Parts: sequence; C-alpha cells; structure tokens
Amino acid sequence: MTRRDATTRWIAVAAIVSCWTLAAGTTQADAALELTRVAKFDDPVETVAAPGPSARGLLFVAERDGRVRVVQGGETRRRPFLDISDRVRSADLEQGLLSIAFDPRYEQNGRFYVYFTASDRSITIERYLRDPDDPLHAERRSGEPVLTIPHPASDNHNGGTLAFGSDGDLWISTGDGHPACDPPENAQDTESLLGKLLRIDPVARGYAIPPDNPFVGSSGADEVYAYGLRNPYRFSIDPRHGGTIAIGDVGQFRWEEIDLISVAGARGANFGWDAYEGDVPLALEGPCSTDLPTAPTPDPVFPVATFPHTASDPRDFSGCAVIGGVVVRDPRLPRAIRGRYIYSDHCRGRLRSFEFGTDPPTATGDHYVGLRVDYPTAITAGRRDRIFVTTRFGTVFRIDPAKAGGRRG
Ligand SMILES: [Ca+2]
Ligand SMILES: [Ca+2]
Ligand SMILES: [Ca+2]
Repeated sequence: MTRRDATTRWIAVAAIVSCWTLAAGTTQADAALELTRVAKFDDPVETVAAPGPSARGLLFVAERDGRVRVVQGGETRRRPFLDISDRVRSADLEQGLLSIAFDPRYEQNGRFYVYFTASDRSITIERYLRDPDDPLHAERRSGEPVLTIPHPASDNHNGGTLAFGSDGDLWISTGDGHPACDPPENAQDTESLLGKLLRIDPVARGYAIPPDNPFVGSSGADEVYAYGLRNPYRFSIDPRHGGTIAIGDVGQFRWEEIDLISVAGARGANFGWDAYEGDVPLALEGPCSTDLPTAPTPDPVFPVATFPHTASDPRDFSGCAVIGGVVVRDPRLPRAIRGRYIYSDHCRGRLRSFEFGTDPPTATGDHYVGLRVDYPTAITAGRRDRIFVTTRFGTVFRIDPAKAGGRRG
C-alpha cells in the first residue's frame, strides 16, 4: 500500500473515522454479519490456512517484522512457526514480511513460500520446509532463495501478495519501486519485474517458467503475466469460472482501484499505470505530467471499481489505500453476500462488497456490508472458505453469521 503517500493523510483521516461511522446508516448493508475476534498479534499483515490433514485446525499469521505465528484451537502458540526477523527489513510500514503461501502439495512436500523485503530492500521470495516431525514448526535452516527482485530506490511500493492459483503456479504482485510517478517507467517496462503480476512454477530449487506465460519467446521478462500496476498490495484468485483475478492497486493522488479480470484475460494485460491512475490519464493529475510513459499505452485494462481519496459528497466512500479482498464463498454466510467480492480501505476500514461479472468484467451494487475494523491489512479466505480480516494494530477477525454478542462496525 502507499503508506508514504498515505501518511500525510493519516492523522486527519483517523480523526474523522468516527464521523464516517455515523454515516453508516445512510448506506445499504448486508444484514446478519459480524466479526469474531480470532487472536491478537504484533503488526499482522496476513492470515492463511495450509492444505492437508497435518495443518487441519491451524491458522498461520504473518507478522510484519518477520515471524509467522500459528494458531491452534484458538490459542496462539508461543513459539513462532517461522522466525526470519533478522533477515527482514521492516523499518517502513510498507516493508516487512508481507505474505506467505502454502504449496498445494504442502502435505506431501512441506513447502511454503514467504514474501519479504530484505535488508537491501530487495523483494525476496524464499521457500521453507515444515519440520517433518512437527506441523507446528518450520525448519528455519531449510530456507532456499526462489526469486530476488532489486528494489533499491524506495522503501515503499513493494507490492506484497503471494498466492497459488488452481494452475499450481505461484503468483506474485510487485510494486513499481518508487514513491511517486514511477520515474523509470518500471510498471510499463515488461522487462522489469516491478509493477507486475508475476507467475512462476516453483520447483525443488528455484523456479521454472510456465510455458504459456505471455512474454515467453518474445521481448519482456518471462516471469511477467500482467503489467502496468502501481502498488498491488493485495490480490486474490477466485478459482471458479476458470479463475478470476482481483487486484487492489493502491493509487497515488486521487483514485484507489480494483482490477478484476479472468486468468485468461489477464495474460499479457496492461493495467495502465503510470499512464492512468484509475480511469484518469495521469497527465491530467499535475505532479506527474512531466514523468509519463513515452510510448502510447494501447488498450489498458481499466478498473471495475474505483474510489477517491476525497469524496465530493462526504457520504460517499473514500479512502487512502485499497485493501483487495476475496470472493465470499463461505456457505454459512447469508446468501445476500455469497459470491460477492469483499474489500476495504486501509484508513477507513469499512468492509464493502460488489457483485461481479466476468465476461466482461463488471462490478455492480457496490455497498458497505455493515462491518468496520481499524486499519485492515488483508482480507483472506481460509479453510472451508472462512474469511479473515487482519488488522494493523493486532487483531485478526473472522467474518461470521450474526449472532447475539458479536461485534458490528
Ligand atoms: Ca513515470
Ligand atoms: Ca521473454
Ligand atoms: Ca490501473
């Protein structure tokens, strides 16, 4: 997310969050949802489950300073699942251990992957192994480098999500590597791995390139699947209907955006940055007008949803940094929200959802779902499609059907 950009707005935004809560009655809400506290952590950024019987009942929570915590039976284990905090640079709020992903064959091969910013600022993907004798711990010494992406120019815009697709490949979202305006045009440069959605096939050591990646056999880095992203801090891939990718791409001046596209449609897609912020040509925004792509941007894929940093009508949604979420599949939740995409904003913390179409990609009926948290960092799906909301100041929540005594925003 764009903390440096957001920081200037931070205090003011925090001060008016309570006013927005008062406006909640003016927005349509999905009835009958509530947030259940799962546990509290130190600066958590993502909550995930692992496949297979050995990880049944376990939740894994990435703490930004470099520890992966494991929750078993509602209790957070004292000893971390993995501690790589000595290798993680987390000085800036956008840095740190940002994501973890378990191999679909984790039960058999014990492999999982971490995404962090290293001491030299590089975006770093490493593979680790579970302790074969203890599913509550990983073997720190098992770490193997997978992919290192130099990111020397900035502490922010690191992107930050790792996720396996139903294709068995590992997908990675990277930021453009600069605080503003992307001066080197990394996002539009298909030879750069910054400002991209990457797809690789992890193997025992390192990775292979999926042969149908769009730039295999032509100019453009073979790891790149889609480009033109600014700071895609959170994305997810819904496996239904052949796979749908939803990316929350954090904006700069005025617009936060959500990109929604089929896996097939995303192949080689250009999401527009930094020719466009949201739907708006960046040339119209002022401060970047002398720092635009020199080549034309053919057929960019525009977002299906945007929201502004400042709304002209204060009852309308606005925010500072989009937090991309997931498609709601939990069968316990009310029918009204199932199949909708749920997302939020880091500063406002109001959870919203929209109905989406995939052909063509559309977002309709966007509204507040009636739940609010303080400073969400991720909205993820775990086992049995349970949805978890991870928040900056420590609490991880699960979205549940409403019952007496729950917490509503
Ligand atoms: Ca630029
Ligand atoms: Ca190539
Ligand atoms: Ca875009």
